[in-house]
Amino acid sequence: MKARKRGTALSNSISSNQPLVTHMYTADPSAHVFEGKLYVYPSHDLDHEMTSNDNGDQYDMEDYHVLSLNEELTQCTDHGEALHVRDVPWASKQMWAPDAAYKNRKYYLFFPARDHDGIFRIGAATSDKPAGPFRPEPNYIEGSFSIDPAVFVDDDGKSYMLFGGLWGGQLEKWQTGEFIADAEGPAWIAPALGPRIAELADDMLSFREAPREISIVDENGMPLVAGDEDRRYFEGPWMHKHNGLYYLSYSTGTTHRIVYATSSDPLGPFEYKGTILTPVVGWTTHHSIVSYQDKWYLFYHDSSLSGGADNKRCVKFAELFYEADGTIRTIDPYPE
Ligand code: FUB
Repeated sequence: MKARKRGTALSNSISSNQPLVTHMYTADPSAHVFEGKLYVYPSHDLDHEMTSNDNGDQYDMEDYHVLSLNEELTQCTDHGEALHVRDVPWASKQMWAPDAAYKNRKYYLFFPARDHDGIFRIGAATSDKPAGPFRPEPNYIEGSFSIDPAVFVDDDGKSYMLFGGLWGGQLEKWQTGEFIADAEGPAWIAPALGPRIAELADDMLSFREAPREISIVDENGMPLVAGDEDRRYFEGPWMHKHNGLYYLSYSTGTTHRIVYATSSDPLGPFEYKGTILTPVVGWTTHHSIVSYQDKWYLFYHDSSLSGGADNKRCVKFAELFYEADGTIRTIDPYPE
């Protein structure tokens, strides 16, 4: 499998629940509509033979490619390499799940990577075009840590970055506000760790405030506990708004679901609601939700293209439906 360098774009025929591209492995899709077109910002998995471990060493990605879909969502284009780790001064390896945003007449690519001390941080890169190439900032965002940035731009113009992931994503190690290399997660009956959220400054390159933790509670207002692996936060946060309500969706990691919680405030607390996507082939599950031409779509990945290798994934999409009460209908990634 050979990914394209920058140059001629490569196009592929697509349909729902099928890989967007098959000439390279892709994962962690963040979908956005820019300039009226649906763009996808995925991780680019390498075709390496790696043994899986809980630290995520098998996810040793080096660069990003931007994908775009045609109006009918029947064709996907790979625009080639948009950013490479060798061009990011502060980063050493593992270019994990990215996201993108538009503001100040610029496109921003946000991405996690390990710094030269092996600590995950989150950086930004800019471009005047949605498909890049992106020019990285010399340093990571001050005060950022862990993985999986997702930037939500609210109707009032405020932009928030959500982030954080357990295990290889190192979120447990930041419980005191400092990086403690051997810190463990909370006891099973203690409140689970939540994703972090910080408002971005107008320049989109710095936090306006120190990141705070989002609380996810059950139907009685009690925080979900760390042992509640079917519902507690693990990684891959995404925020969107539907009918004035904020939806926080995420991966439960060890139980392999995409689930969601809702709130009237982007800072929470969020009340757990249910499952959006049942487990996929492969260990990780990661998604985004986007509205395009009056329909809603879930972008997700699985490992079907590689026959199940955790670190060789492929991005897919499916239409997403709301029930009349605002709940989301559960999606089966492998419909009959
Ligand atoms: O792709 C590397 C990591 O796997 C992501 O950061 C996680 O969300 C999981 O999908």
